[in-house]
Amino acid sequence: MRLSRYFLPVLKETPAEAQIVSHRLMLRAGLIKQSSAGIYSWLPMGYKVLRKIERIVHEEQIRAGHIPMLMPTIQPADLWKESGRYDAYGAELLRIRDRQDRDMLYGPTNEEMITDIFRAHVSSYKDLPLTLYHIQWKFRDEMRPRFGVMRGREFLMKDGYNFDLTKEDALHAYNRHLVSYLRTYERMGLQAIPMRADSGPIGGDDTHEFLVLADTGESEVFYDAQITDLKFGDREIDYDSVEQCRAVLDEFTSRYARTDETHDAAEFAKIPEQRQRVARGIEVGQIFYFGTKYSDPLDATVQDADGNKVPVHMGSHGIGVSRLMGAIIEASHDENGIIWPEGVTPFHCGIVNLKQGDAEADAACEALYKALESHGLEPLYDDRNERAGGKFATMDLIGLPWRITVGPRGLKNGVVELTSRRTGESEELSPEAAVARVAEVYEAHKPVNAAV
Ligand code: P5A
Repeated sequence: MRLSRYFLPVLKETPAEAQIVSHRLMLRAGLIKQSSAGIYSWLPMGYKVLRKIERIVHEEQIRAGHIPMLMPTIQPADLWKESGRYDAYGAELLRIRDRQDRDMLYGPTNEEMITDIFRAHVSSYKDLPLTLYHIQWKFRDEMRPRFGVMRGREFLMKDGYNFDLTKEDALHAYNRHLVSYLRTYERMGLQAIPMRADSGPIGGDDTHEFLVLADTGESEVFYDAQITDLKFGDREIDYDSVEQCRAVLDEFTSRYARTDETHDAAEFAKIPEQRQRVARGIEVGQIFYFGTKYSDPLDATVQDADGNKVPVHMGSHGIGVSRLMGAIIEASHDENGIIWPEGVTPFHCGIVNLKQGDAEADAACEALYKALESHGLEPLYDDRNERAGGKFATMDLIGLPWRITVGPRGLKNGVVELTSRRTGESEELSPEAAVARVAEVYEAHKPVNAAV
């Protein structure tokens, strides 16, 4: 993309309404525009990042054996009356009446709807286990929408639902989700710690939230510092293996880590004092096992091997796709702007032309652009007639992890400059070597799943 032809409405001023750094940077870098309280338009570059996040979520869900689909945003109230949540959910539920006077609602989550689909089509234990998911907009009429996309009213969620014959099978699905989430967040450059939490209006006894540590997080968290040393990395997991998934769950949940809702001061005190941590975190996901809470009232049953009709055991599992963008920025920025992790960056590499209009510099930039594209990479070329300082400031603000700077002086010696946004370190290289270096970095971030 050439910046002169793109739509990147960066702001010079710091917007006064934004209280936290990610919200400020998302507005300044032209990623989002507020439409009304807690509702945002995703401007082109913000939309690109959103799709990158979505892609990673899809890839890891499919890798874990979960099946993508899409349910509507608007749901009939009748299903929610059946489950008993129509009244129980309270003022966060946006109720709508259509022209036929039917009660509808803008879905805040989809347990009822997926259970309705299941009961219409599945009747035998032979069709289990089954996990279906979608990535769809949700609406929750939050009392205090704030911090930009972090606590929105309209927000994008990945929500998945498992159906299993027994509690043991459903707990395996729970563990499998935990493993797939660890990998998902790490691919986005995040450490998200699973913590014991409260299940709120979704219900059930077993639940973990995934928290990214950040001073601006809305949840107070208590944990054993040892937990921050754990990395999932690129280990191979057989998602069908009960033992392997269970072992990962044990590894990542055996140390104390809880949100304030489930905090137990006496248990916490047993951790050696120098390892006790009280901090704040951003909740980027939550997994639930709730057994037959929805299958009982909605009568979602299967025939087991003995021909008995039994309610299915279920859980649901959510990732805050749009919130993740805020969380990533909270975790990765400096005083000059965003620092995108390679896995989600909107463009792979910036190209800054120090002397636009200089025949040699222009030609070198064009050649770099083509060379990067030929490696399957997407460059953002700042081809505007701007001063170098302005171009650097824009690049730093929008946070592409790599920048190649091209100027007549370097070209005389056959070199361009490759700069890492994260470390600020620069290196002079031939254009070919610079492209090869960038391509090599992104090898580890290639799409992994053709099914997405
Ligand atoms: C699990 C999937 C559920 O709704 N039902 C389907 C379950 N869980 S949850 O914890 O309530 O939400 C899942 C994740 O969605 C994000 N989230 C939000 N993001 C932005 N703005 C909001 N108002 C908002 N509310 C929830 C969180 O990341 C949460 O973990």
